[in-house]
Amino acid sequence: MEQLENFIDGGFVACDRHLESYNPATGEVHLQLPDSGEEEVEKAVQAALRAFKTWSKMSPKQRSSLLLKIADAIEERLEEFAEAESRDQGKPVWLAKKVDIPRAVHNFRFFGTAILHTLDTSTILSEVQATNYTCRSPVGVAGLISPWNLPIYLLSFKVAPALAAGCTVVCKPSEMTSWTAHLMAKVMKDVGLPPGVCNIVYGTGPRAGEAIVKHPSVPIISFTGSTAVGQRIQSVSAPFVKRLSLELGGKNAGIVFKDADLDKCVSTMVRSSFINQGEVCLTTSRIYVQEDIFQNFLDRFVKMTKEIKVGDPNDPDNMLGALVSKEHMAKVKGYIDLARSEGCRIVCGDEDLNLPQHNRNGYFLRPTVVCDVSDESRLMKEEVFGPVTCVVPFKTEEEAIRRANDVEYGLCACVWSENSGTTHRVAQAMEVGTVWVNCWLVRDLNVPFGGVKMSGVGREGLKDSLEFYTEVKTVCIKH
Ligand code: TXE
Repeated sequence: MEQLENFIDGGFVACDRHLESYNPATGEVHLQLPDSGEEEVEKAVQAALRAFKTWSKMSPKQRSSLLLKIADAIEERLEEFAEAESRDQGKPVWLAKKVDIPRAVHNFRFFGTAILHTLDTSTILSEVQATNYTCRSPVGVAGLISPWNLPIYLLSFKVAPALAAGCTVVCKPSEMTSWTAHLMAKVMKDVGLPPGVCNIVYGTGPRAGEAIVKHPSVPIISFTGSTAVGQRIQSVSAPFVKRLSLELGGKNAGIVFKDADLDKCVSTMVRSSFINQGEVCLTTSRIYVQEDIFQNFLDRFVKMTKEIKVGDPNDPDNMLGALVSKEHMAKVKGYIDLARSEGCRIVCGDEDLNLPQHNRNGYFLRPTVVCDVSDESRLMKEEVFGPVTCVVPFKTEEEAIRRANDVEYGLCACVWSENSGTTHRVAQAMEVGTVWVNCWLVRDLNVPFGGVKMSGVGREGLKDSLEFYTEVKTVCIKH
């Protein structure tokens, strides 16, 4: 059994309280991690404060070379990271190899390179015979709290820009998926990242997470997770007036017009609905299809969904692995039961899984397609965060926009039409942070990413992240 230790001040530090973590594909305990509290967080924050004195004064070139070394080292250990991520989170190994780990490498390489070219200075000549110039400096010790669905992908999307900007960090990964954070710590130690620049404290949200959020010497928090916890972080951090970036839940719509290219649309919408077991904040879980092509779309969507293989994450033929936990699988099953009790049509997903013996205690669910569901149903309002998608018809563009916007979330949407007028009008009308047109999850770290409404506050991406982790100062010199 793997035993994780907190990574504080460049060393691995034991903790006298422990949590257990499960392999979701077998239901077996495979990892012990610290159940850290205020004492461990205090040590991590003090280490980060000490390190900040030198790290924040380093040249971008010096910080860049270390970030690029981290990227290279993770890339060299891609197999080890991918297998750990799969065993910890339940996702297929092939997916971790193809997406999660390469994106973690990219996060460090992108921000490690970008800071060499992002010379953010500006001078404004004022009409009152004065010269104003602005300069940026790192905010300080950043608290980075990350979720269980894309563990190292999303943790590195916080760590890389924070370190690039000159902050030092105290990280808390999800207690359900802490393994790859530990591997990242080992890489950081191997490449010679100075002690205290990056600290990782493992544990639960209410104990370790909240200790970070409440710490007076942590002026900035970047969080990805549920809306409920995002709200908790806002209230707990309020007395300290902290800078917050909150990337929260989503209930994302896909809108398919009758002139959509269905060959591209159907396969993309299947991937968008079910990849990573539907445990992605950007998952499309509501698909509105113009009534003229509704049955044609549904037949093709269901046929492709039924062909999806579900099972052992080590089997490359399986598109879906296990859901992250028994509790989460029960939560998702609850929505399928709700669909049944509301008289919705469960078009596919009910079939039994013939799992290998060693996966019989794992948390597996078939991808489920639901039709004839009311717009007012919880299925159409709440984030299921599992392989369950609703497909419903609409008549007009105005109706589709109104219904797609009629949720409390606003993370992303995708629009399918070959008519550019339609796609631009609908994109402008969607109340979300990102709209994909005739595609999904095409991501460029140069552009801002984040949600509106109950999907969060703030944006992540090149300019947005570097501005988030730095303060700007104006200096005015009278002539
Ligand atoms: O999120 P949580 P989880 C949504 C999705 C999912 C739900 C729960 O609906 O079902 O969130 O997932 C830490 N103070 N998304 O459990 O509970 C916690 O330890 C400080 C969408 O991952 O929000 C973990 O490290 N920290 C999301 C992190 O917060 C606290 C991706 C996330 O935990 C805390 C993941 C507290 N009081 C889940 N309580 C997306 N938008 O990508 C918990 N934590």
